[in-house]
Amino acid sequence: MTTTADESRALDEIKIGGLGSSRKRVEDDRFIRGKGNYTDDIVLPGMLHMEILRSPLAHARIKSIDTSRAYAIPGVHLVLTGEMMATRNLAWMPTLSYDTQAVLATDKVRFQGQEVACVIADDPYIAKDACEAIEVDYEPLPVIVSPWQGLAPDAPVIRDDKVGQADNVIYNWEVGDEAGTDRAFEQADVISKLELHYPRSHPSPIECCGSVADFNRATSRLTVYMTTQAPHIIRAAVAMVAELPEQMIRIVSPDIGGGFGNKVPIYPGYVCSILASILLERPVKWIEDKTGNLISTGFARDVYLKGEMALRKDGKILGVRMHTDADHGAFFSDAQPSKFKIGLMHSAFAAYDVPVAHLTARGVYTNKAPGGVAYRCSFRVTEAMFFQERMVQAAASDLGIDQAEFRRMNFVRDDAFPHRTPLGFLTDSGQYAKCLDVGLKAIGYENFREEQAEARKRGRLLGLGISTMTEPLGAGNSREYDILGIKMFDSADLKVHMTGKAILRTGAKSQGQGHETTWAQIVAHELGIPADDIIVEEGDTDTAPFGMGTYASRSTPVAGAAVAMVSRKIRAKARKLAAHLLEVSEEDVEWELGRFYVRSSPQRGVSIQECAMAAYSNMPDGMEPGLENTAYYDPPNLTWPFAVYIVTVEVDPATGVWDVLRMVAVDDCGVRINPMIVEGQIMGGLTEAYAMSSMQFITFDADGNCVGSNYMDYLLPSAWETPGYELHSEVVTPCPHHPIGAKGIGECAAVGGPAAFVNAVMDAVSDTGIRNIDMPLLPDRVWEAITYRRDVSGAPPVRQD
Ligand code: MCN
Ligand code: CUM
Repeated sequence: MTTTADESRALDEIKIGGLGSSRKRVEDDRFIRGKGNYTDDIVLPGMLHMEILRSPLAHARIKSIDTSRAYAIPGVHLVLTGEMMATRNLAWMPTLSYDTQAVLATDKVRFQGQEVACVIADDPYIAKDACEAIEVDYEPLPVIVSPWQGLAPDAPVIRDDKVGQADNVIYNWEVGDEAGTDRAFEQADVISKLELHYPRSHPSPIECCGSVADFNRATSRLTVYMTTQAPHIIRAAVAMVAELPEQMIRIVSPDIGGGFGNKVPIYPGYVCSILASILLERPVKWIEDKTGNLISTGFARDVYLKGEMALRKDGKILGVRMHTDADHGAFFSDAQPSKFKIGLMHSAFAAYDVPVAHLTARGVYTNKAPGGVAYRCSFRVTEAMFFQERMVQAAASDLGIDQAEFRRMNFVRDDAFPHRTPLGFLTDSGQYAKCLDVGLKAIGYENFREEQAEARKRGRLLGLGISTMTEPLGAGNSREYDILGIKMFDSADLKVHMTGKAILRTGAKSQGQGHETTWAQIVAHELGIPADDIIVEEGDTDTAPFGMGTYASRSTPVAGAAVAMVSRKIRAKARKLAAHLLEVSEEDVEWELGRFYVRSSPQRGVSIQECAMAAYSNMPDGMEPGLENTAYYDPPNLTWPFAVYIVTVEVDPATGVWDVLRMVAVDDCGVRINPMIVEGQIMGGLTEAYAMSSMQFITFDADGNCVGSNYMDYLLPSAWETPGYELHSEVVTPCPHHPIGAKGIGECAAVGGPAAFVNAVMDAVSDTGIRNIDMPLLPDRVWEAITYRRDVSGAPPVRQD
C-alpha cells in the first residue's frame, strides 16, 4: 500500500500526538486513580474551617443578629456578619455586570439561601453547629418570584439599597432595526408567533465551590486556592475590592471537578474566607455543601421569550421580532461582555438568512438567587438557539412546509460568507445544508416519516425533532469584548528546555475539558516535539501568563490560538539556531515536522531538539540565549461552529412518558485537535441537554422557597437514563482566522440539544394542535397537554404541595 505525502505527514503527526490524534487524556491518569488535587484536598498547617449561615426566607428585613451563643461554643474563632464586613467596606461587592451584590446581608435578605453570617472554627462540624446557634430576627416581606410580579405597580422594591432604584427593572436593552422589522411584518403573508419560558437550570458540577485562603502576616502575601474558572480576574478583583497590592496576591485554581459556568462568578464564600484569613492570620477553608451550591450559586436561564416571524408563503423568512424578560434574581451578577445586557442572545438566527430583526430585552430583579450565568453556553446563546429552533419549527408547521426543507431553504448559503447576521454579528464560515443532509441521511428521515404515519394509525405517537445551532465562541476580539473594561484576549507561555522537553502555560483554566492533553498536541503540531514531552500547567497566577479564563468555549479559539502563535515564535528562533548549526543562511532552511533541513540538500538537517540544545550551548553571536516566549492573542473574530441535532422519540399518550429512540449529532467545529475529546464534549453536552429538556426542575414556590435544592428533586441523568448518541464528524469547515482552523466545541451540544428533544416531543403530539410545552417535559406536563389539548407553561410559582 502506498501513502501520499499528506497521508504520511498526518501519520507522522499522529505518532507524536499532534493535531487529529485521539491521544488519551493525560490528566485522567491522576483523576482515575483518585489522585487529583482539588480545593478540598488542600490542607495547610493551622487551617481553620468556615461555614455559612444562609437565610431561610426569600425576602425579609433583618432586625437583629445575635452571635453570642455561637461565640460561646468551644472551637469557634470568629463569626463574621454583614455589620463587621461593612466596617471594612466589604458588606457589598461589585458584580461582573456593573451591579452590586451583598457579601453578607446587612439590611435585608433578598433570596432564600442568601449568605447572612459565617463561622470560622476548628473544624467544619463545630462551624456548622455554631451557625445554628446564631439568632437572626427576621421581619418577612412580600416575595417576588417572577418578572410579572416584579413589574406590578405595587411591587415592593427589592433593591432599595440602590440609590435611585425606584422599581425592579434592571435594564431595558434593544438591538436590531425596529422600523425595518415593522416593514417586513407589513409584507408578510403569514405571521407565526410563539411564547415560552426557558426555566432556571443549574450547572451542578460534582465538585461544589470552595476556597482555602492563606494570609501570611510575615510575608504579607495572600494565597487563595479556589474553584475558579478565571484566576487572573479573581486576582484583579481581590486587589481592587480588598485593596491589597496585586503582586501580593496569588490565586491558584487547582484541579476542578466540573465548572460548566458555575465557577465563573465571585461568591461571598470566597470573600469571607479571605477576610477571615486576614483577620485571624491563619488559613481558612470554605467548602460549600450541595444544597448551598444548588440554591445560591450560578443559576442560568429563567427567561420568558416572545417572538414573531414574518413569513412569505413560499417559506422565506422576511423578518423576526423577539422580546425577552429575564429573571435575574436579587443581584444582577451575570458574567458577560460589558456592553451586552442580555449576553449574546442576539446571536439568534445567525445561521439563517434573515434580512431584518429586532430584539428587545428587559431584566428584572426577583427574590431568587442571582441568575443568568451562562450554564454551558456562550453568554445566553442557549436561550437564543432554543427559541430560534422552537420558532422555526412553529413557523414551518404554520406554513405547512417540511421542517427540514424550511431550514434548508432559509440557511445562509456556503458561498455567502462573510455574512452579517440580522442582529449585528459577522459569521465567517460554515456548511449548514451539508450538516443537515448528513443528519437526515443518518436518521433515515424519509423512512421515519412513513414509519411515523404508520404508527399513528395504530395509536402510537412517534416524533422527530431537528435543532441546529451556531454559537459565537471565543470572546474577544478586544475591540468589541470586555468585562468591566478588561479587554478579552488570551495568552500562552512556552519554555523549551535544553533537552527538547517543554512546559506550556496558558491564561485559560480547564475544569475537565482536557487542556493538558490538547494544548500539548498543538505544540506538537507546530514544533514536532512529541506531546508526551510537553507538560501543561494552568491556573496559578504566579506562573501562568495573564488570561481571562475559561468559559464561553473560548479556550481553543483564544488561548489555543495563542499556543499555536507562541510555538511559531519558538520555531522562528529555532530556525535561526538551525541555520547557525547547518552553517547556511536562514533563507536556505526549510521546515518539516520536527526538523529543519537545507533546501538544496534535504538529507542535511537538525531536529528541533538539537536546536533546543543549541539555544543553551551553541547560539550564534549576539543571540539572546534560551528558547522561551509568550504570546498574547487577540482574535480577529469569534469562531462559529455549527451543529445539527436530530432526535426521534416515542410518547406514551396514556402516561406522557417519552423515550428517546435515536439521537444523531452532526458537529462542525472546524479542525479537531483531539477527536476523542471533542466527542466527549459533545456527549456530555447532549446529556445535559437531555437532562434540561426532560427532568431537571428547579422552581420556586410563591414564598420563594427553592424547590430543587437537592439531587432528589433536581435530577442528574445516570447512564441508565442517558440515551445513546450517534456522532458524525465528516463535515469540517476550518475557521478561516484561527491559526490551526479550530472552532470552539465545549458548549455546542448543550446549546443546541434541548430544542431537538422538545421539537421531537412536539412533533409526536402535533395532531393535538398544541404549540408549546415548557421544559422540563415531565410526563405530567406531556400528559396534560395531550389529554386537555392545551399548552403547558412551567413558569413559577409552581406549587409542589
Ligand atoms: N477541542 C478540540 N478541537 C476543537 C475544539 C476543542 O480538540 N476544534 C478540545 C479543546 O482543546 C478542549 C475541549 O475540546 O480540550 C473543549 O474546548 P473548547 O471548546 O475550547 O472549550 P473550553 O476548553 O474553553 O471549555 C469551556 C467549555 C465551557 S464554557 C463549559 S461551560 C464546559 C465545557 O467546556 N464545561 C465543562 N465542557 C466541559 N467539560 C468538562 N469535562 N467539564 C466542564 O466543566
Ligand atoms: Cu457558559 S458556561 Mo461555560 O462558559 O463556563
